[in-house]
Amino acid sequence: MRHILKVIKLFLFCSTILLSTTVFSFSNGYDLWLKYHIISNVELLENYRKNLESVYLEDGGETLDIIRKELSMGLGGLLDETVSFKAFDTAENQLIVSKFGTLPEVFKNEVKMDLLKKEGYIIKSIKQGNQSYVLVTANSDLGLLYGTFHLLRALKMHESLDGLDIKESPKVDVRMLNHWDNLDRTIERGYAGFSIWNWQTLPDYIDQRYIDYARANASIGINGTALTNVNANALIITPQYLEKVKALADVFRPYGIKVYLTARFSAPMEIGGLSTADPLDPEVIQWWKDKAKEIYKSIPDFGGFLVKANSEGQPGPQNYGRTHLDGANLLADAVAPYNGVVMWRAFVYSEHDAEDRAKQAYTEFVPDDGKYRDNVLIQVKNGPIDFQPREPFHPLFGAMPNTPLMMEFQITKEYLGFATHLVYLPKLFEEVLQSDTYQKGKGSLVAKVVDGSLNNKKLTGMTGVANIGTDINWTGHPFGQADWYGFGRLAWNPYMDSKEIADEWLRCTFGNEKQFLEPVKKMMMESREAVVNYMNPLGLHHIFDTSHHYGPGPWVGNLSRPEWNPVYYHKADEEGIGFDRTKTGSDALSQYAPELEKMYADLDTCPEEYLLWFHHLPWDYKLKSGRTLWDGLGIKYQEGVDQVREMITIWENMKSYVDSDTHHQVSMLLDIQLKEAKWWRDACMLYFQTFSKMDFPKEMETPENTLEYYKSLKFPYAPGIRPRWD
Ligand code: GCV
Repeated sequence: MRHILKVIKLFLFCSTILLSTTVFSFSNGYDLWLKYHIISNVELLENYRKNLESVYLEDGGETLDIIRKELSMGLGGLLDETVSFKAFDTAENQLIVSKFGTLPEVFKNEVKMDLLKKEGYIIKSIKQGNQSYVLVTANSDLGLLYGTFHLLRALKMHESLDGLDIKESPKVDVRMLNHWDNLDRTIERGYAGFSIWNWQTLPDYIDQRYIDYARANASIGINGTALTNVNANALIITPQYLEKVKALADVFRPYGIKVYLTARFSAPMEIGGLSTADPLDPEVIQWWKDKAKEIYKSIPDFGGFLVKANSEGQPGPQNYGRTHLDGANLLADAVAPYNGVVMWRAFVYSEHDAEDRAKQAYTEFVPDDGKYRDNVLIQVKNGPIDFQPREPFHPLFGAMPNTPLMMEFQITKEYLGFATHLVYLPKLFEEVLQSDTYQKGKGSLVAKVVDGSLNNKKLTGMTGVANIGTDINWTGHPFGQADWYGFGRLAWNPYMDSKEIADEWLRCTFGNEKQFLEPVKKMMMESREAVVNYMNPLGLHHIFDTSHHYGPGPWVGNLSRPEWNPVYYHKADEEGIGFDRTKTGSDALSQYAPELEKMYADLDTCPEEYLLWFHHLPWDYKLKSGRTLWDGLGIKYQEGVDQVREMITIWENMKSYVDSDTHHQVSMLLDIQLKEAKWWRDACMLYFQTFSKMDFPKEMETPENTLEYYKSLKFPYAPGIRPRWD
């Protein structure tokens, strides 16, 4: 009887396991990549259980309590048993989680802690006598937390415990999210609901979301967050709000996350009662010093200020005839006594400057290279215009060797279909990071500028404009989570392969089924090129409908400032299309290294993906394929549409691997993506046809509506619209 019961139990267990390999539960998505189901491979499960009989975790403060919780949840879930925390025990196969200083003596010779940064960690499997151990060690509690998350990830990904020998340190110091969240909880360019910061109920009410947010970020190595919009409201640094900020900082601290705030340059006037915000005025200087002192008194590890100045209507030092340098150094001096940093944005273009917008940041920042204080990071968007589906890297990355430059990516999809389109952004981020600036000859990658290795920088940073909101799954589109995840992984190590990141995210989110992983990975990897094709092929850019940036608006040309108009960017006329940025045009190319200038200027060597970014070409210009530019454009638009169709087919075949709700959700979103891809193709090609006067290429499907119809579409309530500043 006993034997029969045992067999039944085994049978039930195996069928549960079998079921869980085919039905992945994303559920409502709230748990992100941190859900811990029982290991589906029976043999592996037994192996893990045998090797991780108990856990020795060093005692300590809040971060160690968090590690205990994570292990109970993670290990407990994966092994489907209660985790036994014990003292170091030579009679059991143990997981040892302990800082190097407090490591049981027998392990001290097993690891070399040199070259390990404060946040780094080591994971190693060790045999001693008859026992095997898995060791997670670090120099700090935070390092242990990062190591714990890494180990749990490895288990989720079914990695073997034999021969584990991992040594990790972040390559970038400041790895942060920028929230463009307003105090009324709207989010500029936010497409996943409202801001998760509930300013009304803070500081007394701590929403569980704050803790889960910190946990998710720590699991991917993010260590900073700027809570508020760069189009800043000075109220955030008044006592009323600082009390609320302090409450958040207290929640985030044990997860290793520092809080940063956006500083409105005119704050000394708006909330300080001064008559000026001139950065050289002694009263203004003192005001910022006092403000910093006040902030650090309640938030001793406050990260520092993030500033958008003299850009799109924001006040700044130029209002007083001063420079960005004056402004950045003013704030840097105020936070320096507390080890704070200033992130001064280089996203600037002036309404009084007729120069090509792509050139203006270089003109304003390069002359002051090397003059910024040591605690200033110049925060540069990945491209010279504005988070387009494809841009060449920002020329500043190759031009300021004496100043630390911080990368700013946009995780929220302002110009990439909002939260409705599946576009895997780490592929875009990787393309930028792997671009060669040639600053010190071949191999001077943007990644090396960002991690400081090219010019031996002491302070480095990478930030991503968050795609997080109050939606139950945080990011709106379930696959938007992969962009948050991937950003964190690249901020930790800017050399990571985006395909490897997709693999990690998929395994941690959906499971390890090969038949699911391979096609879905392919879909993710191709999604970036798809969006370029159906929105902005061959180097076209910023032809979005204005203000909300939802859908195509290449015809818009009536706005007061030239660079607000899409016609400024594509310059289509009867002769041809494209922005001439060579010597015969705006000469923006001269801001790049001579090797690049030469390559992009020469039509024989300019990659076609940047053709219309750098050149204005006739409609009948011959592409490498032998087809005319006009035909090539239509073919690319069509290719984008077809790529979305392929994504739909791939996803359709994944029904048996994903829970039905999630499958349906993604299917609906892909259908919208297809509809909008066709809209882009048809609207743009019909509009450009008014100049080219040529027939559509035979490969292109006939537009579904007239140009007049597309022009008539209006979206006054599209999400994420920024408040007007003019
Ligand atoms: C926060 C673009 C966006 C704005 C954004 C700005 C910036 O212009 O459309 O919403 O403002 O970039 O990065 O400062």
